[in-house]
Amino acid sequence: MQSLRTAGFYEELKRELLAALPELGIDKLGIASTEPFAELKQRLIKHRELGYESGFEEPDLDKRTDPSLLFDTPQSIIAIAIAYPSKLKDAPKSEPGARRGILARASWGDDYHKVLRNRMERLEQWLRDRVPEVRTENMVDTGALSDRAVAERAGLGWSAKNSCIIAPEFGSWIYLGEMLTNLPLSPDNPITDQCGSCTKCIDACPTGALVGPGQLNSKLCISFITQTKDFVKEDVMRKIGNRLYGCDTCQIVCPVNKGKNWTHQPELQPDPEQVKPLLVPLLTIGNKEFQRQYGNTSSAWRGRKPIQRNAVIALGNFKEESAVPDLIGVLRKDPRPVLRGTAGWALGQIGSSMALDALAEAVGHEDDEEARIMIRRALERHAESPPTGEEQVAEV
Ligand code: B12
Ligand code: SF4
Ligand code: SF4
Repeated sequence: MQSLRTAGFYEELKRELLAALPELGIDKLGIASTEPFAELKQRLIKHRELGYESGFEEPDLDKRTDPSLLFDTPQSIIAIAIAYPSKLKDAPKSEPGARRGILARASWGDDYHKVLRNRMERLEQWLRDRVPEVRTENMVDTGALSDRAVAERAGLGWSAKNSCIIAPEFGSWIYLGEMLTNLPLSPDNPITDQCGSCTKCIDACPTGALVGPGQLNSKLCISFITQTKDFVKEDVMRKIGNRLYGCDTCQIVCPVNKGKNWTHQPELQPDPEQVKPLLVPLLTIGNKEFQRQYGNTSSAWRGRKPIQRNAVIALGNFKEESAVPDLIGVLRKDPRPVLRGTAGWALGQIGSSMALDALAEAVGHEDDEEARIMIRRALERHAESPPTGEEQVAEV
């Protein structure tokens, strides 16, 4: 193919492509070369040795770092970014008797995987109209490559201390995706790190998950923990606050993100009731109803269980007395031990006499060992230090 087209053709193609971004619905685009990501590979090996992986990453580190293992003779990687909103207009109030949880911004609006795939399809068509012999392979999030490493190499943004890619014009409120191609487009230059001496994200992380600049221990990260399905440790449950899915703290505090809120991508705009829902109805939501309410968002990929568990945790953190009958319902009737045990913890946090009576009764009936331990701990903890009602949940 190259023999048929000159370097000048590809330079012109790239210029035209950059000019076509608004019509393609893409906010930023850059080109990365296809050499192996040697430095990243060393980081990933270290990351694994330290036990910092989340388990959601592609396990094959060669595939993660060598584009030629994923595509026959790749010539360039087109990296794209789509900017998303950070502010909730007309946010419903979370108040006593009507407490609400929050989904992280990365799950506002339609699932970003779907939105980015749509933009990639438009891009692919645009390229095919001009170069019929083009070959491409698209990746968003679930692909083998590190979307951030590609974006960094393509000059979309710098790899920041909160471990996100920050584009100077959009902040870190961007989703990333890439397209491997057989087109020899000229690579762009990475941009300079602009974090400077700032450490706001590291200082603000509730769990100390940012163990160093740009380095994350996923196992400690609330974003990861809200996506797990098992019991959560007591001290971490307190730090989850009212987060139902994901965590935005290390981005919210970032000065580069200040005032940045992207409202131009129609599919990514939030429905306030969906992203800041009432907690109590979530306790008993069925599978079908969950899919109806959340199936379009990126928060649904792990099913309803983590979000329901997090709703129970949030009610415990709020010490929401009006939710005691509903939490007792979960404690007694939910078929999932994680939900029953966590409801036990939440009732212990609230500590009203109705909550404590239910716990005392449940401890004798609970047949799952882990759930029973959690319920017993809730009673013991209450006896050791009854809640004062003065602690406030860090509502986000
Ligand atoms: C696994 C995963 C997670 C895990 C682990 C995250 C992590 N930091 O490793 C969990 C569940 C915790 C997570 C959380 C989030 N995620 Co996530 N996640 C991924 C996924 C699937 C793989 C990331 C990965 O491989 N991590 C391992 C690390 C080692 O690799 P990496 O982050 O790609 O590496 C870069 C940097 O971290 C840095 N780095 C890594 N190690 C080191 C070490 C040192 C010393 C230094 C200096 C730098 C450095 O260099 C690399 C190149 O830039 C990617 C999609 C993909 N396929 O790449 C999305 C992705 C990274 N996630 C994304 C998002 C939006 C989020 C959340 C904001 C969602 C939320 N609101 O809750 C949070 C952010 C948390 C955070 N501070 O990172 C976006 C990031 C967009 C951006 N602007 O950066 C991605 C790219 C998805 C996408 N396609 O848009 N995620
Ligand atoms: S997403 Fe939350 S828990 Fe994870 S590193 Fe950022 S602030 Fe810390
Ligand atoms: S808060 Fe400061 S250190 Fe952290 S990512 Fe933003 S600019 Fe960089």
